[in-house]
Amino acid sequence: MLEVVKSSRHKDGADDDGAGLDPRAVSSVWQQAVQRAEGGWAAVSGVVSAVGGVAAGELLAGFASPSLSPLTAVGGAVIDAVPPGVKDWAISIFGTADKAALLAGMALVIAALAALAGVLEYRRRFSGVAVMVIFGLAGTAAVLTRSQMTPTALALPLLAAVVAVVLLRFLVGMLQAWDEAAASHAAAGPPAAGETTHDPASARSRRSFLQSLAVTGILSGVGGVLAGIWRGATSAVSEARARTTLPTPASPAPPVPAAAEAGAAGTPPLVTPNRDFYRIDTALSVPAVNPDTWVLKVTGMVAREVQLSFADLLAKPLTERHITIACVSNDVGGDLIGNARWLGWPVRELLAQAGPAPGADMVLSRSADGWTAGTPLDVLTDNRDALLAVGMNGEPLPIEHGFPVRLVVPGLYGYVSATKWVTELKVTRFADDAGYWTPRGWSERGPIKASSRIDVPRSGRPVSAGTVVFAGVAWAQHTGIQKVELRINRGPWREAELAEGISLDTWYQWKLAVDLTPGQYEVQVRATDLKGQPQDETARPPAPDGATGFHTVRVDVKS
Ligand SMILES: Nc1nc2c(c(=O)[nH]1)N[C@H]1C(S)=C(S)[C@@H](COP(=O)(O)O)O[C@H]1N2
Ligand SMILES: [Mo]
Repeated sequence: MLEVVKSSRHKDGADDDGAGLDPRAVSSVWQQAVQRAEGGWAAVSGVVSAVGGVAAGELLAGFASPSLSPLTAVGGAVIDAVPPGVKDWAISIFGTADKAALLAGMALVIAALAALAGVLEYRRRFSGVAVMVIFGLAGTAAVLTRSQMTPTALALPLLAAVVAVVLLRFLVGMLQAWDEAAASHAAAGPPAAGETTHDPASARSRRSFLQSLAVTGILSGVGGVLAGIWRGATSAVSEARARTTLPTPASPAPPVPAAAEAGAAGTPPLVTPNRDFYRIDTALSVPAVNPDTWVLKVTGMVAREVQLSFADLLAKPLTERHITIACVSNDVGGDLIGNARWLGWPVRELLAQAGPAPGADMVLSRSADGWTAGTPLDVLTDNRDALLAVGMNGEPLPIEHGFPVRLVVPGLYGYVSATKWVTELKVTRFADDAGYWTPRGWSERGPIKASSRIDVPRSGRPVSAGTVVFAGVAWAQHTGIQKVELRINRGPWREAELAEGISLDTWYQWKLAVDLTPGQYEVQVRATDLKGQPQDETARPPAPDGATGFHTVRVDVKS
């Protein structure tokens, strides 16, 4: 299409048959005026495209994880790259607004380059596209220098560039169509003095371009504003989290006994680090809950409604415990389970203040994003350590894991108990209310099923003949594990060495050394809880109330 435009522009009235005084001169002045105006529109198109691209990247980052923002990565790389003298100068000028100044500076540079890209693209197809692509690559290079580098983080700046390129091609294409129409009109002769131009084709394409520009501009602007709001909210919450100091527990977690480590190489750590802890929720973007305005309300069938602020909660005598939580979607042998040291206030204390009414049998906990879980009232009021948790492994809860406050209930799957970003506890009845997953085909009640997992050797990995160490974990939260057994090729069950539990509410490590000659083996594990109940051997999928069956690995023993 550009070729057509160019040839009509460069025809320059050559086939003009001479209406007016000096048709060639007037025609070329007229065309220059049009081209100058369109150069301006090309620059605007470039800026709008870049805003659209950056907004798309930031919004996607917002949805995926707060740490993925391409702008943050570029800003971080810029901060690292500038010499200390410049940094000191910036801080002396802008003070604590230095981050805002940096972002404003980045916005100006991006806008200038984007305007240039628009003009270039208008003059020569793909030259502006090249500028946008180089920009995307620079963003990816910036991410490479960051510690949060992940494939998604690397892809986001490129994705932003792709969006910008598509918008730029679209807008410049429309602009050139206008240009083409105007040029062919101008070739037909300039308007006489006092005469208004009347060129339906040119007016039409002008209108289409301006409409496209307006729509794209509004969408990009709205995207940019949303991304900005989200960014402001999450960075405010990250800062609030960084400022939070957790009180020392009134009831500290008993120290992890040395004998809780089975001591086999290659098994996951007994206490799961926060960054490796599985994350499951329905939140498209992580809720940004400001602890300064957070309140928890206890409502429903209670003698008195209670409200609790974050400061109130931190002032309570807190309990710290190791608790292993698990997802109902965890397949047999899966990794949607983790063990952390949680700090919080026992939920039963809060419920006691509210005074549940007779007849109530459920607590519907609600998250800031509307998600709900229905937990049996008796589980929250018995003597187990069901916590309104504020700390995870010695830190404030990570934002993804429910900052500022979540529930952690020993013995129940997360979907009926572990509400993150919790804002309300409604005391109610199973007959009257249901948690988020219950109408979606999952059971009303979700006690964790006893299960066990083989972590080493990994299924399908060759091992050498001789002594082979099998090891893994077993759990039956709030009941505890009595024994773990292994069987090879469906032979007799052999009892494994069971490490000491941290508590009944955590998983237990186990190991067993077996002498194996070369060959293929099928190895299965079985746990028995402290009530003497062996785990369910029937193979069942996670829905509707948790998978069962024996974790089975195939081991290839080489000579
Ligand atoms: N607000 C909210 N809380 C939630 C969920 C959710 O979707 N939204 N999912 C639950 C489920 S199904 C599980 S298994 C646990 C997982 O907690 P984690 O992500 O900290 O491991 O959170 C629970 N709490
Ligand atoms: Mo879950």
